[in-house]
Amino acid sequence: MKGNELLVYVNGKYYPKSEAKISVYDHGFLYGDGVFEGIRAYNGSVFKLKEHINRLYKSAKAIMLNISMTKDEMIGAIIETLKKNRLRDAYIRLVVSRGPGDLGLDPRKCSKPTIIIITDRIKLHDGSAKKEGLTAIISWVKRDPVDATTHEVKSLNYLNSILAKIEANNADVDEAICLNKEGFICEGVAENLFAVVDGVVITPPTSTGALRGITRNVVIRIAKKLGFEVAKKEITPADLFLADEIFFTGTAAEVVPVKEINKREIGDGRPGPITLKLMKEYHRLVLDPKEGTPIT
Ligand code: PXG
Repeated sequence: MKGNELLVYVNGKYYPKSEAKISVYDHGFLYGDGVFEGIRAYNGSVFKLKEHINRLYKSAKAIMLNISMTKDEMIGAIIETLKKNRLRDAYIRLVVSRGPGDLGLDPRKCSKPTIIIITDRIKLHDGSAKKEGLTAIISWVKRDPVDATTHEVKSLNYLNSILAKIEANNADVDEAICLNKEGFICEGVAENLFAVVDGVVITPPTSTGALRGITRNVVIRIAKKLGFEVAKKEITPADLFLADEIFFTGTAAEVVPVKEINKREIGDGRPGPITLKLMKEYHRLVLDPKEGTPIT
């Protein structure tokens, strides 16, 4: 055991990061058969923990994976993991896979799900992107349609997002935007997308195949509270290029402006006033203990 290593929860036990392992027969590894959540803690409070747990259990239900722990036990295990690692600001990765089975697809061969809780320090990306806005491209990788591997379910199938991310890397931009099969804007690789057009805050409906983002919901709530009209409606690539403002939302990304898409300047190429208001309010809200679960 390495003294200063972070501890990882694996099936009820804690292991130093370098010793936290699962079986190579785990169907999460062999087939991407599992679900996950990315959660954040701010200043001793886990932001929207109950919402993340509810989504995890819904994702599991969607793939008929029975999590062998109650939601309260899961919350308890997350808090305990954070406490053991003395983390008050953290990124939490919760993974539940079908568990070890044999070399066939049949999930009935997997007797027990694997439950993993990783809590780590957050690596904040370079502040200038957030201040000045990200660059993005619209990817050739179409979002998986709303069938088995839809991103409406937060499953371990992320190759779709990863291929889009590779394309963004190769194009030397920060992010990729995925269209759905019909050609409407869906979301980023791990973020929901919003456009501001004539003062209206617009985001694609989840029927495009986008995840029901928890940050997306929070931002919709904030926008309404600030008096903005909010619409969930389809956005075309042309709408995107002509929008006054564009921003992404996500647990890891938070609220982040987009200044350029496919080398086209969005608005005046600077974070717009509505984006800035929403960012400010979001940062206030994540620090509000009433919005989270205390690490005690
Ligand atoms: N869409 C997809 C496809 C996602 O995976 C979001 C939107 C934003 O959802 P939330 O609920 O976080 O507002 C996600 C977020 C990461 C990371 O570490 C985040 C996600 C997935 C993988 C990695 O940045 N999910």
